[in-house]
Formats: sequence, C-alpha cells, structure tokens
Amino acid sequence: MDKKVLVEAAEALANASSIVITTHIQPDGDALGSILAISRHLRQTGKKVCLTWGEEIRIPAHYQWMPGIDEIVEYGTCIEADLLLALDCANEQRLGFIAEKLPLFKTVVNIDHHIDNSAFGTLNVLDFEASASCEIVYDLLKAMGAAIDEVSATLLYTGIVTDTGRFQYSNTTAKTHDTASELIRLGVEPNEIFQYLYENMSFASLKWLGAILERAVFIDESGLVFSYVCAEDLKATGASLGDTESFIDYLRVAREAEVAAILKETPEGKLKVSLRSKGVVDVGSIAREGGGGGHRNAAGLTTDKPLDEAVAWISARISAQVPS
Ligand SMILES: [Mn+2]
Repeated sequence: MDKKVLVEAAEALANASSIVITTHIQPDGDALGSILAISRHLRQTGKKVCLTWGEEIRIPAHYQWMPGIDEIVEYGTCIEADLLLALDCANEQRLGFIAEKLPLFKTVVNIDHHIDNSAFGTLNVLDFEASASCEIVYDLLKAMGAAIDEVSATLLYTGIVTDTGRFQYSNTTAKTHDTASELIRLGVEPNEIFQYLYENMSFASLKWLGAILERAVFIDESGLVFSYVCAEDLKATGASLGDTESFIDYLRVAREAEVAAILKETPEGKLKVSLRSKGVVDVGSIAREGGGGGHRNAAGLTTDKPLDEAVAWISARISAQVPS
C-alpha cells in the first residue's frame, strides 16, 4: 500500500471536527473492531464522532463484550458531520442506506482490504495485502501518532483473529503475525479474546449445530460440503441467524471439503449463502457472479433461488474452477 495515502487519511481525519464512522451492514469482528478502535482514538483527540451503519443496529451476541460497543447508534441520531469514514466496506451496496447519504459529506474516507473494493470514497485507503481492515487501522493509528492502549489493541486483535479464521486462512501473512505480536505486547490477552469469540455459544446453539451437521451433504464432483438453516429452525430454537455465523467452520473441517457452504433462509424467504474455501477455489468470484462479494476464501451472496437450485449453481461453479 502507498504510505502517502495513509498520511492523507490521517490528515483528513485530523482536520475534521465531526466524523460519522460506518462499516458494512451485518458487521463482523473486523468491521466492529476497526470502527471501535479508530473512534476511540478520534474521541480521545476531541473529535465529535458518531458510530453507526446503514441498517437497524443489532449487535451479534458474541461481539457484545467488545469495549465501546454501546456507543453504536442508529444513523438518525447522528450529528451533522463533514467527514464520513467507512471501514471494511467493499462497495456502496454494503453501506446499506448510508450509500444514499454519501453526497451529504464533503469527504468520504474509504479504508478497506477487499480486493473488489469499488473505491467509492473521495479518499481511498485500500490495502489488498492486509488480512483485515484492523491491520490497516493499526498502520493508520501509528501514522496518526496515536498511543494504542490495551483496549484499542484488543479491538484490533479481534478483527485480525476473526478475518483470518484464527490465523488460518491464506490471507494470513508474516505482517499479520507481526501486527498481532505488537498488539499482544500492547496488552492483548489472546486467551480471553478467543474464549469470548469461540467458546461463547449457548448450549441451545450447540445442540442446533448438531442438527445442522446431521443434515450436511457432501457433493463428490465439486468437493462441496453444505448444510442449511430453515426459518422453522429459528422459530424452534428461538435463536437468531447471527448464532449460525460460526457453523460453517465446522463443515470445512471435513478432509473431503474443498468448499463449505451454509444456506440460511431469511425472514424474507431468500437464501443467504456463506461460502468458505480451503484455497484452491476462489469463492469470492463465485459470490460476485451471484451478486454478492467477499474474499478468495470467505464470501457470501443472497439469492432468490430455491435450495436445490442454489446448491446446483454453486456446485457447478466450483467444478468449473477445480482442475479435474
Ligand atoms: Mn474485513
């Protein structure tokens, strides 16, 4: 990444007095970690800051422990600001309704690591080598001369851990580990964070995971292992779709799996598809073809197709990529 653009972003933030900070809808650990860490520093330097995103604000249960999470508010309650800072957001669709608000801001700073980022900002800080937006925010905070305390370090570490699948996906680099190592030196307790993130499932959800694994299917031709979550499941367990976020990781442990998929029926009757690849297949390009987005190893899309058609569509696209 061009260091000059990082300095320009630092200057733009330093010159703004009020800032709206946002991220993609249905935020994950990296989205939340990056907005919370940067807002902490901006508040400490006297900026008026509003943290929000472009849909009704709901915080997934396993992220509710994150420091500062209570400061996230509905967009409607935000102050007028001259700068919009978008983090971890690949394009305007992922901004939700905030996409319509872009013309209200003199400056839009777009900080992201998604390879398909549409450069929707007036200033775009894009680092496709970064494993997580939190890795870029770490560089930005240093460029701003910020003192990164234990709390900010914890937030940044959370984003890196979640976006790399605990330092497992192929986006994990030596720099990722260097940054993580620095963050531990700054006071992060990895054991504590891992427990919050990965040993935090309710017993009811654990039983539900059992049911999802029971209905998993392996398609030999493409190496796809998939399962699905129906609307009735949600009613029966009283859980939310967010609880299923980690289920896909249990499907990809199968040795036979090249790609894992979970298809979840949404309240609107669509299918929300999550895809994970072990590396040979680029699921990001499959997701984009289906109107979604993501990375080579982790991507998603939403479709109107019924379950069997959606699975056949995905399976055919995986087969097309796998050399036979
Ligand atoms: Mn990310």
